[in-house]
Amino acid sequence: MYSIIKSGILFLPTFLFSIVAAQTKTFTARVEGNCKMCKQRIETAAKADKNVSTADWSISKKTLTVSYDASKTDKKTILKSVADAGHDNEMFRASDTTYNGLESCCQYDRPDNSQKMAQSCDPTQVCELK
Ligand SMILES: [Cu+2]
Repeated sequence: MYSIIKSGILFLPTFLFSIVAAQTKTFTARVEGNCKMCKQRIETAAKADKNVSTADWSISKKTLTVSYDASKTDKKTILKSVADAGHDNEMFRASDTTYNGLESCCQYDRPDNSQKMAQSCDPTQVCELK
């Protein structure tokens, strides 16, 4: 009996710590864009999810690094919002309508896989890249 209580006492702090600390995850994903306006748009789209703590898009590397609460959201959901805002990324392709609505300086060169996707996708939808 004593040992059960003792192990419970030892286990509890570890358990609580894992709830608080182990949920924050970070990913880096390829996201297309050109300029500072793109940076703002991409980061705003990622941060629209309140479970995202930080989002930073690199103009030179075209990568978005996001820290998020993995118990409440995931990479797929976040990258979907980024595509909804007009930016192709490694998981989703923005709709042509949204892409064409971007400022002309923001209309980045679409990667080859996006062109392939264009043939099989409904252009009004955000498409998931396979
Ligand atoms: Cu831009």
